[in-house]
Amino acid sequence: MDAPFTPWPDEFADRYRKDGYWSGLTFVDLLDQRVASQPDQVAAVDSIRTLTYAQLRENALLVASGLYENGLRRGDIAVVQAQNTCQYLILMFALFRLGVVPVCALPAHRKVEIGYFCRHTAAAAYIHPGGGEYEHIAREVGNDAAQIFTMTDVMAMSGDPTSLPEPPTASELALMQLSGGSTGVPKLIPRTHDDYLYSVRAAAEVCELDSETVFLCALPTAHNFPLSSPGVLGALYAGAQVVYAEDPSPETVFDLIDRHRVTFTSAVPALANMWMDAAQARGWMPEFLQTLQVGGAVFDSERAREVPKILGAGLQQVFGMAEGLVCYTRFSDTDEVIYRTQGRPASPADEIRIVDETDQPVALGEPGHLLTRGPYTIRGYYRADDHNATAFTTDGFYRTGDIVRQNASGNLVVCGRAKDQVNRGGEKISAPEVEQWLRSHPDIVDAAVIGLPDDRLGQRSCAVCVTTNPDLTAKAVRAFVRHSGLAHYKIPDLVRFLPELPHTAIGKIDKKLLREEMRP
Ligand code: J2J
Repeated sequence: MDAPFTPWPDEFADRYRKDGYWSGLTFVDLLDQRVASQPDQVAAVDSIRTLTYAQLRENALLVASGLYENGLRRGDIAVVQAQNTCQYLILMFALFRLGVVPVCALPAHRKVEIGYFCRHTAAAAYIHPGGGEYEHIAREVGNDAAQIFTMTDVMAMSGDPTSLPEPPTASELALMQLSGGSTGVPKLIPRTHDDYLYSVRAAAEVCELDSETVFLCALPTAHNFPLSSPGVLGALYAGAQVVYAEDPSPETVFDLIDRHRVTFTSAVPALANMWMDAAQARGWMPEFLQTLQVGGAVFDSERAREVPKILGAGLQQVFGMAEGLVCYTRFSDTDEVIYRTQGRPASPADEIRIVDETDQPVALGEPGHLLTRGPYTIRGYYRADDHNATAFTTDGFYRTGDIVRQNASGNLVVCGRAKDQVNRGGEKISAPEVEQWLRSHPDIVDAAVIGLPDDRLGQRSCAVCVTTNPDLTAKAVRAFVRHSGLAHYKIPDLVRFLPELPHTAIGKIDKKLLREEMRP
């Protein structure tokens, strides 16, 4: 059996502890501390609930004891499909308390992804939001998870918190994030309390959050960016208030920003553009918003410059990954850095290397492959020994698959991507994963998925198919992917047909050439 997770070598772990990056505290301790110092301050609000820190803890303990009575135990894994609500926050802290490790699935995941997560982790539970589509997924994944609960089931659970066993220690897993990936199946990213809490603390410090901060969570809360960079957990670390937006539309978000005097929020470029267009069209300008973070995909530098003018807020660019490393521009940086770079690592202990095809360092300022290692970057994916052998260097650097250059100020500029992935407005699509499904169509002999430039999304996905059936239509191909049970954002935006795919000298599909040929 593959090792479930690759620990940091002792010499690194010892150093991260000695230098104070790993505090030995867990998210359970974090909440206990906040409750001790500010029990009645609001921790989170959504459209129906307001939770103080004390209520968050109290509810989490009740749910934890209920889940415990239902048989969930420390070290178990629960696949959790979240929506942006206070209930989700309660559930996360209940799971932290039990030491049950949530897999942070996205609301967009469908039966293929959920079934896979459940099987691959031998999940003790699948917890979903309830409602038609999720009930359907729950029926389809059936026996893949030992137990299935809706969020309503879980919130109605309670037991005796005084009989809960010991909470986990900081070196145990806190949660699993998901990789956008560039392989056939999504990879699971195991994060310990030590490393994740450090990434959250470092983020809260870089972003200068304090108890006056009001953080709006408009992106799907399970994603690493709005959860930890500094996101929801960073806000709680700072004793601040979280406001959940159940959808990211300008109508919902603008109203929440005004009503709750939001000071800080995060968006992917496509969303930031949408908000800016809508704000201009309505002549709306937020009164208290200080910072808009934009990350997850390349943000056009001209648009970047317009953020303060249109939203009256400062811009912070964020370049990060669920595997660990997160870079930020700093508030005191020059305009040149803020608008034209993706910032620098959050931690002085983050190590980066920019290398060529043979892993040799490139000259300063030249583009190369980004490798990274540090106190909150994983050393291996969950149960993926084979993949880990190539995704990490022998000395433990993670191969990000990003092409970057580092300018004289030390900031990184993302120039491209070496990994076989489409970044559709921040949603990552693994090309091989979709290709594998396309090839399972009886009429499709070969397929390649590529990203094409798109004004709104940055990239949209295009499937180039070789078929034996001259009557096969783009619509039918898209419908096939939809019905296969993959998350809908993976359905190709465009489908093209070619008699054959171009290949490189070593026999790989020549995607560079395809991208040029398919360019609109
Ligand atoms: C270009 N590409 C970017 C940026 C990420 C904070 C912020 C983002 C993520 C995230 C995250 C980019 N410009 N500013 O987890 O904590 C692309 C890169 C990267 C990949 C990671 C966080 N910011 N990217 O986006 O795991 O290709 O994390 O390797 O979803 O997104 O994707 P993901």
